[in-house]
Amino acid sequence: VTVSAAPTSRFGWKLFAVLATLAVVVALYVWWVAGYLRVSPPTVPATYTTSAPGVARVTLQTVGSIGFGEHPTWVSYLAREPNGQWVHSTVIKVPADSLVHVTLYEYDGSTVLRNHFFGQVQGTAGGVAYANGKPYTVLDGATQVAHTFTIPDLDVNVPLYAPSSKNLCSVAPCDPKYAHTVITFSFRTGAPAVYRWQCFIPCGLSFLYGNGGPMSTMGYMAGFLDVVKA
Ligand SMILES: [Cu+2]
Repeated sequence: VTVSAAPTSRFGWKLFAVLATLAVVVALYVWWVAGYLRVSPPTVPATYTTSAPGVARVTLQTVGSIGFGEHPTWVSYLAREPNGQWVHSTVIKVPADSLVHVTLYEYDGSTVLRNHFFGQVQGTAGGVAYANGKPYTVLDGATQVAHTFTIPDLDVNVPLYAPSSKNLCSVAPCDPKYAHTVITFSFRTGAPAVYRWQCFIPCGLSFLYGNGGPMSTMGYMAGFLDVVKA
């Protein structure tokens, strides 16, 4: 009996060590996943006044490389607070049942569009977007599109007209002295809901098929449109 007691106790310690290690690994994993889920870009509200109900304004910019933070080389969207401050975020809050006027400062060069469906302006007021005040309904996906602003569930798609110059900005927020296109368009929101929006150019350079990195990360080329009761 005494002979078998020692191995049994040793086995008990081993089991304890294995279970303790497993518990630590699981705890670390849960902490890591929770940390991933907690990190989300701040919500940027549209400019909206109750004196002009049913109308809101959103101001965005796109840049070839954000120039700061965890991934300074990644392409990114930014959103502007009503007070004029640029925020590295793609989470936008807009009122329900409203016409949203978007002004977008596009500072990146063109990238080839793989699916030319996204070269057409869709779902905007009048079916058009404006580049420096000039209306357009379709762009050449091979040479003219920098990014797209697409809200699939609202059937909104706007290919963003790339500037032709090579004097491109690489640190956001960009100064208007750098090459850019001012793009404007409007779209309607319906009932309150959270919509996913994103760019459909595979613009994540150096990632597999261009769809990794900034393309699959909230705050860069993907975001949420939070439609709330006005
Ligand atoms: Cu893009």
